[in-house]
Amino acid sequence: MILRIDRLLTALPENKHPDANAAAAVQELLGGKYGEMSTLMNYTFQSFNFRGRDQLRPYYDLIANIAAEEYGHIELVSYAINLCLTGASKRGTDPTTAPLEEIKNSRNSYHWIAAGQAALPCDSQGNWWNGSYVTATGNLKMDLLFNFHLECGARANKMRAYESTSNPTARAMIGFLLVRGGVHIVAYAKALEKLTGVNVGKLLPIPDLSNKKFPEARVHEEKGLHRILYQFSPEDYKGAGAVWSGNHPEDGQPLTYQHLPADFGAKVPDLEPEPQLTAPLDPDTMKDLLNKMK
Ligand code: MN3
Repeated sequence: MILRIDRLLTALPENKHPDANAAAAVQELLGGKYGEMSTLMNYTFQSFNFRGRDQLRPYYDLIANIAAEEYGHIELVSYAINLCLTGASKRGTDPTTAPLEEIKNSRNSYHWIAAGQAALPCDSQGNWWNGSYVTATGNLKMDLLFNFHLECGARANKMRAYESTSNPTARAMIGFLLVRGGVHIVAYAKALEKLTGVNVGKLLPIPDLSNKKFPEARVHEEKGLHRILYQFSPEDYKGAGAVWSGNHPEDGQPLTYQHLPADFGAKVPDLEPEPQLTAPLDPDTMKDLLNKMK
């Protein structure tokens, strides 16, 4: 089971310049083939379906523990999308002013037709996420190899989404996830190495571009976040530390497995209402309700 903490993994700047097309590009990192929904569901199913768990405990613990972190990644990407969409159409309660006229030129119309200017489980083209993105073959070597490839594909997409926008909210989210996704790449490389003896870390980085080129990733690497695997449970999944050990393949520094500090991350942003979409309610209905709740 999962325990939930009402905090965001990292602080995101709240945009002064709403950017519906940046939100559309960032959707790839949420509901695309290589997006965070795919990593979450891959590792979740692989952990549920793991045979021989007690004999291969460190590998099970690694996959199950990373699955838990991925929940926080879908949350972080969703908030980046939501902050880019906040204020992206004209606020007001008079439909005759066509408050959505400008946002209709944005690339993903589901953001304001199917949602209240908010994230959806789809990719950058509006294709819905689907279960065929999940690979859980039951063979540990094949699944770990797939996970390594999935994280490298996710890294490529993050870099391209970063290059598509100078939006500070999108870039802050991508910088943090380049570092944390980088931890997962190294974790699966280490798992394959310990299973087979092949030096998978020698392949890195994939793609051939260092995280150090991205200022929003560099700030987190300077704090050592690329060398820490967090234990997402008070007591369980201890065995992951047997895989996440040794040195980082890129900078040679030691890897550590530790609990997520209680004050990790940031307060979850409060998303402002968008009255032209009656999200969350018509303003008068909301005012009446708040008075009644006092
Ligand atoms: Mn991730």
